[in-house]
Amino acid sequence: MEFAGQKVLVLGLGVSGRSAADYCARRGARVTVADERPADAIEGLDALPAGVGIRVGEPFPELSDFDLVVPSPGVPAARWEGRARRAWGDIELCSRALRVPIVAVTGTNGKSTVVRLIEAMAQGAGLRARAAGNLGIPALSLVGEPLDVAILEVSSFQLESVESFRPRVAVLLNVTPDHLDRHGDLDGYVAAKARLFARQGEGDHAILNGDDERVRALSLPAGVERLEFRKGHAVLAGAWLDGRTAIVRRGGTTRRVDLDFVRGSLARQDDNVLAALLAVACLDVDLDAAVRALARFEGLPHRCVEIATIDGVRFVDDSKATNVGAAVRALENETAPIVWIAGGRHKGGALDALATAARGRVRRALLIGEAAGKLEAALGDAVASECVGDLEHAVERAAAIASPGDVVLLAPACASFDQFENFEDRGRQFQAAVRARAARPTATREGARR
Ligand code: UMA
Repeated sequence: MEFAGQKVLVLGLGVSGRSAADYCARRGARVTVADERPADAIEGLDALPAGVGIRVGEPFPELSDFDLVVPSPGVPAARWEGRARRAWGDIELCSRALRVPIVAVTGTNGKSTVVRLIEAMAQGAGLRARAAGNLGIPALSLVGEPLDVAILEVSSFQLESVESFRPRVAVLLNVTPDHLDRHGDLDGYVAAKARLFARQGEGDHAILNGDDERVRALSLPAGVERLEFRKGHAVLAGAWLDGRTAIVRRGGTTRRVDLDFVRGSLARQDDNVLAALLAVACLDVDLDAAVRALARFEGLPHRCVEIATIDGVRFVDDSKATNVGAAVRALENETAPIVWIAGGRHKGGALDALATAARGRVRRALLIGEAAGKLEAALGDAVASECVGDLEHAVERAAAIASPGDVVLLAPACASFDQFENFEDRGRQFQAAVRARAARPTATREGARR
């Protein structure tokens, strides 16, 4: 798109909106930025390029007065669809500007890990690869960088505002209920995710989770290479597990990749590893070199990370389990008896899957935050549970009731915003509480256990 002289309205002034305003203004557009929060609640207003119009602390202006509206991901489509002459989010703008293939990853859980894994493996195989998008680095920051491939983490929110976005490789990891307040119901959420593939065609690749019924049911545009990953079953085209060996089969070629060396929390994420291997295989790089990079990858913070073992009890931080699907997965991945810390702000949707996953695995659930009562009701008699208020009390109580060989697992199944700034803050506070406990003399800890 030619920006010079165009009237552009950026909706929302967070990470994404600031980068979009900067991007359009530098290309000669007449940019206005609008945010409904007051100026003193918004960061970075001073850093906007000269000449950018600022409308904050008031309702959005009339959208049809602008040639282009750039909605931030947090601004729902209902606010701009059918009212803007053209609405393109930052993913659309980025994909129009990039001249290199894009690998795009979406899904309810595991996106950031897979994006970072693909980035590491592509770099290991000698490509200039960089990751951006929903993981917190604005997609537009990639434009103009010396790159061979761009790896984008794309959320369902961002997929609402794409039009011609056509990733060379598109990965859909899984779909479990999340963001239902925004998408209405699960069908609406799945439909948003499916937009990832809508513009793909001949020469493109789609990587789908074959173990996820809803994902497997999706149809793809003609000409797209369909690859599936499955943990338990062989597939005609795609990847699966044979013991600890990943089998990657594409275009008549089969490769075996030994996964015994995979480290840290990644060792419990075989499906994510399979998806990333397939994505890298689609880039036609030296897979052996890529796999060597996989061996060095340790996983991301606050995703099933072991913090400490105190008196024989492991403490695991999965603060990123902000929805039911992620928490279920964390519970199912544990083999030891679990003292489970959950709760926070309920994001809507059913909680019954938690009771099913917890039954027989969880010794006791310690519930915190706004959703504690709701969770207690949902768990019913599936597991013993108690409401303990906040995270600090939860850690103390967990340490007091856990036996050697148990795991204390923070997997909240909820958003963090009732008691924390974000999931990272929640994870850091959990880690601090665990480390403080580990630092106490054994006798003091034992006193507390009695
Ligand atoms: N705003 C309004 N009116 C509205 C809605 C928002 O004025 O109706 C304003 C807010 O006052 C605020 C700004 O818009 O100042 C915030 O915009 P935003 O929520 O889009 O936040 P950004 O900082 O731009 O971050 C966004 C993504 N946020 C969301 O999707 C909610 C970030 O994903 C992403 O990292 C970033 O762009 C860079 O691409 C976060 C996220 O929670 C981490 N994503 C969800 C998830 O992963 O589950 C989808």
